[in-house]
Amino acid sequence: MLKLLVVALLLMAQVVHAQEKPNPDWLDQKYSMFIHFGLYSELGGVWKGEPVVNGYSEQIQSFAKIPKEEYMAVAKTFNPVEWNAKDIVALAKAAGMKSIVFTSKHHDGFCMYHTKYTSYNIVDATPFKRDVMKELAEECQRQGVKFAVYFSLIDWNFPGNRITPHNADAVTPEHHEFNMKQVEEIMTGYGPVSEIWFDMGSLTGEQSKELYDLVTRLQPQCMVSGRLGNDRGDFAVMADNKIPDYKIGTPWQTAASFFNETWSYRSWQERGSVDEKVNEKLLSLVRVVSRGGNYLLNIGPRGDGSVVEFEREALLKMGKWVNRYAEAIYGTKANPFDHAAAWGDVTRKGNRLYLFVEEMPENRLVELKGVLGTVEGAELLADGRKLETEQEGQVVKVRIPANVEPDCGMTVVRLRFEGDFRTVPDNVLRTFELTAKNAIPVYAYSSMDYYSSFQSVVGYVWHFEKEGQSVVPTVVYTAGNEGDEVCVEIDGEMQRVVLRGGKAVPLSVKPGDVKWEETRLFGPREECFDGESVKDLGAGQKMSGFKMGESLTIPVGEKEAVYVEHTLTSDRVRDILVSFGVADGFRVLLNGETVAMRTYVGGLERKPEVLKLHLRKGENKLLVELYNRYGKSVDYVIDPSIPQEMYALPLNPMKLYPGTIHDCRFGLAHPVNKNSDMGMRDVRIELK
Ligand code: H79
Repeated sequence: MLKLLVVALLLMAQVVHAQEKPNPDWLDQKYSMFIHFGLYSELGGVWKGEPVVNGYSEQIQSFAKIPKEEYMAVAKTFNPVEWNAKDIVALAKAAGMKSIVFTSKHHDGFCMYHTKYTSYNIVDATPFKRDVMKELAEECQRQGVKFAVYFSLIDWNFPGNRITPHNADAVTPEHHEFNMKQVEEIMTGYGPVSEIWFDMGSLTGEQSKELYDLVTRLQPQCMVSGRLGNDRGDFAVMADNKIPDYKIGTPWQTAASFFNETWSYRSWQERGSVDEKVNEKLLSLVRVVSRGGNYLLNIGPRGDGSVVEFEREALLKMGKWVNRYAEAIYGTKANPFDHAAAWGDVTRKGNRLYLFVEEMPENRLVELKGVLGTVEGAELLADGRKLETEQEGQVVKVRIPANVEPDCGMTVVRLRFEGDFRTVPDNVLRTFELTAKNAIPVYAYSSMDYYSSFQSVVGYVWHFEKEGQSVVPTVVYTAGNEGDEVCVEIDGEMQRVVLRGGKAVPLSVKPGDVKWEETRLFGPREECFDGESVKDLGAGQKMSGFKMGESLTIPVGEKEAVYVEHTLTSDRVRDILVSFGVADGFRVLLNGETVAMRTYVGGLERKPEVLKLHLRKGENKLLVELYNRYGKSVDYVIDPSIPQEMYALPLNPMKLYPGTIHDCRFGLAHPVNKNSDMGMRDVRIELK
């Protein structure tokens, strides 16, 4: 009995552990404060009396080429007597921000907390001698705001390190060890840390994993930023100030600065109108929240620790607005429709939709298409004033009276439904073959490092029309996905299956139907693995010693790519299956269109990719990109003589909702991380 109890408790502990991330509080916070405060704040974007106009002001050491000793000497006068953690936390609260991310250490290596691993820190190297980060952490606890830290993975002060403007250098083993020790120090000495914002550098897969595991062991709920690299983060971070124009299906964030030119204080910044800035930033907040993300808006206090009045005023104004519309922001889910509306953005909570009207339609009718449910009513969220609604089939219209003025550029409407409601896309599939081509992709953001980041796909969603009470799905897959466990969810019911066995489905292709003609090699050349189109490959060279089906080792440098181009001709339009060996980054383009793009640096098992190539009649160009992070060579292998068959695996029958419109979701059952591409472009689901 006792044994059973112990087993049960252990199992429960595992379940609890499995649920630590994503941290639901993090997902609900929506709006947070970033603080860039460090030695650079003391300089305020000015060196030797001259404004430094290049680069961000927190990187003034790099952009003004300040000699190390001279930069270090700034610490002697860094005395932020106006620093007031209580006031800053209160400001964040008044602004509606639920957490604060503070720069524990930026690229200059100067630590804004009392570290025992270098004396280059605010307590030991300045006249101020106070651990400002500790003060902030404690004040956050006191006022109920989550505390979080920014931590630069590069450090210009670390012995032996150099400064490069791109900030994406590799991290030496000694420096990595130093980072590990400092992260441990932060994760154990500053109370609960809700997120750790690793930034820049270009780590090995192993280094990223070690840091991730360290943080997660010490604070299982602490969310790790995707800038850790190698797809190891718990949430993806867009490039500085970038808002994706697509919805992301995994936790993500946009970090934004008040002015695109700098994050830290810049004394000579032209700030313009507060009200325009408020409108601009509120619009960004709404965009991010409606796409399911977290908006992290930055302030850059002065060297004396005071908050810039412009930023304080803007945050307080934004806070008033956010409080007025809190219901439409906090705890909401992303826009449930597949596309943004022309007039603005949408969020959802339970059976309510919140409409943020940014561009008022001329007829003042705000229209939603693809709604399954009955509207109960609508009102202005600002004052509860009732609004007229019309509903016809799946189309809902809300009339905004002419005398309603936008509030900071937006009109916010609450739309209530009777009971539950669902959304359908404008386009419901009338086919029983669900493929990558007709799916709505679930996007994520895969990132090796800042410069090698791209939109990845981690799931598919389909809406289809079907009569009847149940359906039998069959998963059809290629040999490349053998052994992967996938989940298929239909109308809310889920099934998991390991792709193995099944009935062979031959493709109609015989030897000789497709002729492989020329093979040329381009590169190696320095590249970012970011999905940009491939430009100016030049003439390339013949691949000597290359044979189909045999591996050829090609020497390459760090962060270099090689491209192999095959010219092949097909007797007609047809599909063929080809197997490819992979590299750190692997991309295949057929006639200029990307058919696969994945990285293997985040722990994905390296096995050959089998891709279905949809050839056109006549000549086709197949371009394979192999990207190298830290190795000295890549192995090129391509094999078109694999069995030309796919495998059809029937699942158990599944119940359908009453009605004729249904949905199906598909993805990996155990993705190794949240942002790596799932690599399932050729999988399809057939419904019977
Ligand atoms: O802390 C802030 C930046 O200092 C840091 N991340 C944010 C949160 C950062 N370090 N490097 N980068 C971001 C990469 C940015 C590179 C560029 Fe640029 C931005 C290239 C062009 C615009 C930096 C600024 C180099 C030139 C201007």
